[in-house]
Amino acid sequence: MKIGITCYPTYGGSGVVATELGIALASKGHQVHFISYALPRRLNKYIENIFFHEVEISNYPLFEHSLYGLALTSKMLEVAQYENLDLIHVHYAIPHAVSAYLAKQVKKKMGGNIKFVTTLHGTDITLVGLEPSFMPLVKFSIEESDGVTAVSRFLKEKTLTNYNINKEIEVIHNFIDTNIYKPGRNDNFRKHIGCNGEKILVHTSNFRQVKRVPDAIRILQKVKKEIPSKLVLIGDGPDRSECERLARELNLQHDVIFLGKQDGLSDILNACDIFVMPSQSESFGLSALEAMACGLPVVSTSVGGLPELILHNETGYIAEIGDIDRMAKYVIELLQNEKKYSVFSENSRLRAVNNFEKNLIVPKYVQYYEKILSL
Ligand code: GMT
Repeated sequence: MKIGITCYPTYGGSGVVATELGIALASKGHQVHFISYALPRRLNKYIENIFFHEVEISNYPLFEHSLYGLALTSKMLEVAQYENLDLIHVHYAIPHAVSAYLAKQVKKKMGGNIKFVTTLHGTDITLVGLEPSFMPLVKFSIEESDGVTAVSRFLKEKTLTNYNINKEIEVIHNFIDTNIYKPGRNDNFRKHIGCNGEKILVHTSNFRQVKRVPDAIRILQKVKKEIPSKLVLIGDGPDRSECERLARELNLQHDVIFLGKQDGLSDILNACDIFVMPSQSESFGLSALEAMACGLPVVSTSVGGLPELILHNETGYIAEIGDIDRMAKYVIELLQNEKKYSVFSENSRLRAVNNFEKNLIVPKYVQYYEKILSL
């Protein structure tokens, strides 16, 4: 198959899923054409069967704001035409699904046809898409997609109810390469961050409000009263300065380690003990899955698709949004009970391997493409 993939290329779960999917498809002999404004982060070396088409954005002075959605449409059309694509697969509805819809209409007018599949990831549905000005367009682009997938049952239900849509949506959960994300000790990292036998809590995010990163810091504050511990924060974003300020205010500046954006997460995760995810909204929680694959139990909130991933009292614990006391209590319980910890750790790894392994999920996308193309 020849597939065009459009995603946000920088830091973020939807771009990671799209890129890993493209790499997996290419390894199975499919030709994959990424269409975006920059090379996706994980395509940092030559990979057979993968091509990249950069969307050029015109900076004519009249255009005070970039015309990305239109430039993307033009590039999709060009690639579909000259590379003979069978299908375009867009990740994150805004504005990608609208661009694909427009490309499809232009191609039709030119006497051709190109089908497109939209994968819904999260805030395209639960936050940004709900803005009154975007809502009709998001609804329209979902309804007009030839196929729609969602990364959790939660997100599928939200889409159908929030947008009053009557359409078949296929749930295809996110996936992980469990040969890359796997358990393994990493004592070097502990030394590097000045760890002297403390337990390490870890959290990865883009430091946006929905992630509630300050809650992770407050959880550490409570855990530290019972167990010597530190918190490693990976990623960057608008809330980082506020989090650094909070760590100083709580006198935790030596116990909260801000690593910023990082590649090679599995090495870092392997130096840590427990993953915390205090999100306010989370359609799936890919970073929790990465941690689970490395054998880390997860303590999270019960929002969105997280209960589809984290099994309460088996692979971790879930609590209400903002219930810092309870999340801290769960962390302490696991860190103080070695036997329980190792059962949860093993369960987490097994859940990742048995349910979310790349080789189980990627064929579902291929089957879905085949179904859409046969209609
Ligand atoms: O929706 C977002 O906030 C962005 C998106 C991303 O690009 O990082 O995150 C969403 O997609 C991920 C991959 O499918 C999911 O693991 C995240 O749970 C989801 N984020 C939210 O729902 C907040």
